[in-house]
Formats: sequence, structure tokens, C-alpha cells
Amino acid sequence: MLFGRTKKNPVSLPQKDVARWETVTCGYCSTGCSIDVGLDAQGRAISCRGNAEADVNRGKLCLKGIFEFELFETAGRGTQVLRRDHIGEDFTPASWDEGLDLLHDEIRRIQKKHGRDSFAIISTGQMLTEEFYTLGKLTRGLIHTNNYDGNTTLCMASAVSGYKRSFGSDGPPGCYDDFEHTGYLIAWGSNLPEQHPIIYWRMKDARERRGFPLVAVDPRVTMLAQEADLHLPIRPGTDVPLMNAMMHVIFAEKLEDAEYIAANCSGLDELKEEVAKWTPDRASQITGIHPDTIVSVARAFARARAAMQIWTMGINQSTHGSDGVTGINTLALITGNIGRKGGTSLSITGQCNAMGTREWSSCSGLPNFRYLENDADRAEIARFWGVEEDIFPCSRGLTQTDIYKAMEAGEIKGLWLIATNPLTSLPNTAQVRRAMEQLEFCCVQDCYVDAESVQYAHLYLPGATWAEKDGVMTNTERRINRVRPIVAPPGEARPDLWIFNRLAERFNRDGTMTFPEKAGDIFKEMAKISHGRLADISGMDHALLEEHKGVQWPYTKEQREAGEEPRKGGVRLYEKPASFMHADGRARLIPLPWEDNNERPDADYPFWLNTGRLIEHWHGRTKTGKIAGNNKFSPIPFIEINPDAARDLGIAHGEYVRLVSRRGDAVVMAMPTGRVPPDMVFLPFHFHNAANRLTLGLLDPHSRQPAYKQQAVRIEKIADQQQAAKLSLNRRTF
Ligand SMILES: Nc1nc2c(c(=O)[nH]1)N[C@H]1C(S)=C(S)[C@@H](COP(=O)(O)OP(=O)(O)OC[C@H]3O[C@@H](n4cnc5c(=O)[nH]c(N)nc54)[C@H](O)[C@@H]3O)O[C@H]1N2
Ligand SMILES: Nc1nc2c(c(=O)[nH]1)N[C@H]1C(S)=C(S)[C@@H](COP(=O)(O)OP(=O)(O)OC[C@H]3O[C@@H](n4cnc5c(=O)[nH]c(N)nc54)[C@H](O)[C@@H]3O)O[C@H]1N2
Ligand code: SF4
Ligand SMILES: [Mo]
Repeated sequence: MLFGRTKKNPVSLPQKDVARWETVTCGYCSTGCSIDVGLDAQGRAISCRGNAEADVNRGKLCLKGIFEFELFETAGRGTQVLRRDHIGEDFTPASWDEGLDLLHDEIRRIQKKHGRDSFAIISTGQMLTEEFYTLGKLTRGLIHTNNYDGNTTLCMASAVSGYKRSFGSDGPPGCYDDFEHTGYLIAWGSNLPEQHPIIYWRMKDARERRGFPLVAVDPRVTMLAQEADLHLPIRPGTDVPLMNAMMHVIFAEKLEDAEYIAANCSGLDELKEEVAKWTPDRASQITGIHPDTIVSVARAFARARAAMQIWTMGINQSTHGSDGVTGINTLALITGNIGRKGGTSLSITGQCNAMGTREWSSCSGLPNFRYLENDADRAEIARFWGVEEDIFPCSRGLTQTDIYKAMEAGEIKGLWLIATNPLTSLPNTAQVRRAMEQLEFCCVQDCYVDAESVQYAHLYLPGATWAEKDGVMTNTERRINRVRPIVAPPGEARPDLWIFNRLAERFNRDGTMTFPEKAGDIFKEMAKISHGRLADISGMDHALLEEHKGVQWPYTKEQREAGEEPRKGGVRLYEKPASFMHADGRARLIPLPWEDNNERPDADYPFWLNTGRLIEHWHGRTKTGKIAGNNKFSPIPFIEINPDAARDLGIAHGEYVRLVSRRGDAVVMAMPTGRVPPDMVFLPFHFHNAANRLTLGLLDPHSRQPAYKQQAVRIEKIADQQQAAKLSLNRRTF
């Protein structure tokens, strides 16, 4: 079978002297593309190509994957351990032993002085799963702080929370193959062509062959909206009223799947009572979407043979993030669109291994979706790790966003940051700086020494990255893919797993716990404690994952023993009736009252500030800012501004302007475009000292995820354009 458009010219890359190709998984987004990295005779990475046998990408790569081989030798890589006594002083080089002893001693000193939760650990979605598991084991089993969380609170927390509320557990039920079967697709707040280009290609390919309708819900005319059959330019932060009105129509016109609801769901009466209030007219006033459009989308969605919804940060990063996810799940449930081919609610994950951290890091609980709040879960893991059960707290500690508030309040005195750069990525940079200034000790473990957060480090640990390391990652569709060390890390940089294991030795002097050294052995341990659970990986090992270019969980040892094809492993969740993870086995239909609680544009700050991403850059650009093939497309911060708004303000294309919010200001270039409505500007957050100096970051009450996409700014003209150009240059300050 032929995939893709055969008539288009393929991208041709210059011929290079590749001596051998090594297959790994891309380290940027959660699509999980399989990449062949070309190495020359000296073992230097000189090329990348998509692996044609991998089901995910079938030979394709996006702009980031194509240039990823350049990453290994980019500027700013950390090559030695650095330490200093005071912030602002110069660093001095140190040995690994000195660095790790210092980290151990400071953790214990601060815990002794201020209590065990006064030292916080913040991790990431960008390490390998065996690293997450080991860090969790070290933190929960030996260090004992409960203030341990990941940057996934900025990203997938609302999806996790919404899945738990609806289905009783995290875990996306669908997969990319659903595009091959769906009859109707709604994309909520997701710019798939730019942020998950290869998932987009899978979707587009299926749509070109089968022609199913696509609806894009996004306040911007994104690339996805441009090619959708219907674009709903929703007013920011009002997706929940739109969902409620769709449910209103579905129940009013008896389009629900009553049989499915009766067999699988609870809470129908309460849901109906709430959505009865949400007429399309009422929702239209709030969302700005015409009532007739709401009615026709609701009808088409409910009548489709199979209907699918995907979403990303336009939903998650909102004060109604968790509710938005719950609403998407509920729309799916009442129309019987869960666990069916082409009928699903699939959260499009962010970082390459944000799924792996959700499954295995123990950040918000214990491994494999176990809960600290559950006695049996605590007992089981304590037995398995050989620790006393009462060392585990009985509820989760602070989320990442609340940890910074506790730092600012002086309750948290020490911080270990691992592969996340809050000075660029957290909302309201001024507040983050105030929080970091309160610390007695901060350790930053990053593969780049020029990551902005290193400004606040007393200790810097140089991590290896991506295919310098050994382990696995889980992608958006629960597929576990291999990453292998194909080049050596620079200088004295070490894999994060090595760092965790050396630190564990320092906390584990009496040897009560065991920490396997090799990623393959750690995977075996994880496989053992996964048996019988939702994310059962007991049938997998590294060799099997390599052989099949990734396997979706669950894949159990029983399936393997029965000789079942791994590709058929866990294609979809919740296929059988009444198999949900709530105690009664049913999914919950949760009513969603709505409150308008965002900062909105007003006379002083008349524009919505919407923030997000570009295809060529990755987050704080520690990586893509240094790869010419990526950086050249947008080397400086800019805003999308509507041409009418630009004309009213007398702003020309390419002119620098100052954006001002109640938190701070930023100098950016104006790029007039019809992509945004007249009352909105869109600012990519990739540039340091720009978007997040302005953002407010109100938190979702369930997930504690920040609303990065809804706040107000004003635009000021700048007389001295030369000075402004310098200000916007976005120099790295360290
Ligand atoms: N090139 C590249 N790819 C990436 C990343 C990257 O940095 N660069 N990061 C990865 C990560 S970690 C993530 S989380 C994903 C994010 O992937 P996406 O969520 O697709 O990307 P964003 O640009 O953050 O936001 C998506 C859209 O949400 C819309 N939006 C804003 N407010 C609302 C609203 O109120 N309602 C609705 N319905 N939509 C709204 C925005 O206009 C924007 O177009 O991308 C991943 N992929
Ligand atoms: N305004 C605004 N802000 C946002 C968002 C938005 O849409 N708007 N999106 C939010 C979202 S969804 C996300 S996911 C966050 C991302 O926020 P961050 O996690 O802060 O983003 P990164 O820049 O990817 O930071 C990862 C850091 O880890 C380092 N690193 C990479 N790989 C490795 C490794 O293998 N080992 C080690 N030790 N270090 C490594 C990188 O150099 C980098 O400094 O940003 C959030 N911030
Ligand atoms: S789509 Fe994502 S995983 Fe695939 S090459 Fe691009 S960045 Fe990498
Ligand atoms: Mo993310």
C-alpha cells in the first residue's frame, strides 16, 4: 500500500559520506518519529532521514527531525560540573564526586533545617522513561520530599486530570490509526501542522483518501484552520460553553447513544440538568460562534459513523483546562465514541516523553498510574522497592506551579531542576525571579550550560541528551519507542540516568534499595510492576521494541506467550464495555458549569495576548536556536497582529513595538497577518525575555496548569527603532 502523496517532489538532501545508519526516536515532540542518524567513518553524526519501516512516520520527518543530527555539537553544551557559593559569582569547575556530594549534602542540610518537604525537585517530559522511573524511586524511596513534580504541569496536567475524572485513569484511549477510520474530526486548540507535523501528515493522508470533515476550533486562523472544512474562531477560554451547547443539541434532538450510555456511564441526569441551561443562543453570546453553526456541528458529530476529537494546548492551558478535557470526553461518551475504530478522544501530547513521565515518574503518585492516596498502591510499591510503607506520603505534594509560589513565600529553600528551564517557560518571569532569589541552594541539571535558569544555580550538572542516552520514550498513541546511545556526550557530560544512580548511592549507604545500572534491566523491573495494570508492558523488552520500531501499551506477557503480534498490542483502550478505571467500572459524565474568570482586554490593555509555538523552534530554543536550519526562519521575537489593528495603530510591517501587560513588557517585531483577529496578538513563547514577561498564568483549579493563552496587553509604538532592534535581539544573558 502506498502512503502519502506520490506526485509531490520529495525533499532531497545533499549526499553525505555516511558510513552507517543508526535508528533512534526523535527527541523533540511526542509524535515519536523513528530517525535513522547517519554517522561518518569517525562516528560523527552527519545526517538524518526518516525510518521507512516505522509505522509512526513511514519515512517522513519534519524540519526539526531533519536537522537533529546537528544537535550533538551545538554551542552552549555543558561539558563540566560547575559550582559557586553565591549567585552572581563566577563558577568554578568541580569533579563529579564534588558535585554529587554537594547536592546530597545540601538536600539533607536543608531538609534537616526546614523540614523534609522544603527541598523541591522539578523534572521534565524530556528524559527517557528509565530515567524518570529511577528519579522517582530515588525521590520517593530515599530523598522523601513530597514536593516533586514535572514541567508536564505546564503541558499535559489538564489532560491527565480530565482523563482521570472521566475514565478513572490517565491514558489516551486512541491512536493515529483512528484517522483511517473516523467519519468526523474536531481539533480543539491544536495547531497540528506546525506542532506535530507527522501526526498531521497521517491525518491529512487519511483525509485525502477518505474525505472526512475536519473542524478546527481555534481563535487563530492556524494552518490547520486554513484547511479545515469549518473553522470555529472561538473567543479565548470559552470552549466549555461550546461543548455544553453541543451536548444540549445532542440531547434535545435525541442524537445520543442511549445504549452505550446505559451500559458504560454514570451521571447522566446531572449532566442533562446542566446542559439544559446551555442553549446554542446562550453559548453563542459567550463564544462568538453562531448558534446555527453550533447546531450543525453538534448534529454532524453525533450522526457520524465514528467521530474523533483531538486537542492540545488551546484546551489544556486554560483556567478551564481540566473541564475542557472532561467536556471532550463527555461528548465522546454520550455518542459512544470511545474505544471504537475512529471514535475516540485523543490528547495530542507535547514533549517527546511527556507520556513516559505521566506513566513512570512518580511525580503525582507512584509508578504506573498508582496513587499515593491508595493504601494498596503504597503497600505494593513499598514491598517491591524494599522500603517501609510509611515513608510514602498519603497524598501528592505541591504541583510545579505551586512549588514556585511556595518558594516565593520562603517555604521551599532548595531546588533541583532537571531538564526544564522555568526562566523561559513559566508564566510571569518577574515572579519566577523573585521565587528563585529566595533559595538557599539550587542545582540545575541541563544539557546546555547557557539555559537561562543556570543564572540561579549554585551547582550545574552537565547532562547528556537524546541519542547520547539509552532507554525508551512513550509517544502520543502509547507507543514505546527506543532511544540508543549512538554518540558520546561532550566532555564530562553524563546521561541523566548515570547522575541519578550516582546520587542514589549517596543516599542509599545501607544498600536497602537496589538501583540497576543498565536501562534494559530497569525496563525489566518496570515491566514486572506493570503486570495486570492499565499500562501493562510485561510482554515488552528493549529488543522487542527495537525489532518492531515501537509497541503500543498494553502488551502483556500473556499476549507475548500466546504469540500475539506486538503491533496489535494495545491499539485502543476501553474497547470492551464497562472497562473504565473508576471503582464501578463506569465512565463519569461530569456536568461543567462555567465561570468567566480570565483577564480580558479592556480600555488600558485592549488586546488578547495569545502565546504558543512555531514549527521551526523548540520551547526555549536551547536546541533549535543554535541550529541554523531551524533558527533562520525566526531568529527574533515577533507578534502576529491583524493588519487592521496595525493600520489603526500606525504600525508598519517589520516595525518594532513594545507590548505591555500588568506584569511586564517586551520588545517584539510586528508581523501583520490575517491569522489573528483584530483584538488579538499571537506571540511565540520561544524567545527568552518575551512572552512570559507578559503572561499572567492563572491556574486551572483541578490541574494547576497555567492559562498561557488568555491575558491582556497593550501595544506601544517605539520612536527609536535602532535601539528597539537591540532590545529585541534576545541575547542569552549567561
Ligand atoms: N515545533 C514545535 N513543536 C512542538 C513544540 C515546540 O515547542 N515546537 N512543543 C511541543 C509541546 S511540549 C506541546 S505542549 C505541543 C503544543 O502544541 P499546540 O497546542 O498545537 O501548540 P500551541 O501553539 O501551544 O497552541 C495551539 C493553539 O491553541 C490556540 N488557542 C489559544 N487559545 C485558545 C482557546 O481558548 N481555545 C482554543 N480552542 N484554542 C486556543 C492557539 O491559537 C494555538 O493555535 O507542541 C509540541 N510540539
Ligand atoms: N507563554 C507560554 N509559555 C509556555 C507554553 C506556552 O504555550 N506559552 N507552553 C508550556 C509547555 S506546554 C511546556 S511543555 C513548557 C516547556 O518548558 P521547558 O521544559 O522549560 O522547556 P525547554 O526549553 O524544552 O526546557 C528543557 C530544558 O531541558 C534541557 N534538556 C533537553 N534534553 C535534556 C536531557 O536529556 N537532559 C537534561 N539534563 N537536560 C535536557 C534543555 O536544554 C532545556 O533547557 O513550556 C511552557 N511554557
Ligand atoms: S514530528 Fe515531532 S517527532 Fe517527528 S520529526 Fe518532527 S519533531 Fe520529531
Ligand atoms: Mo508542552
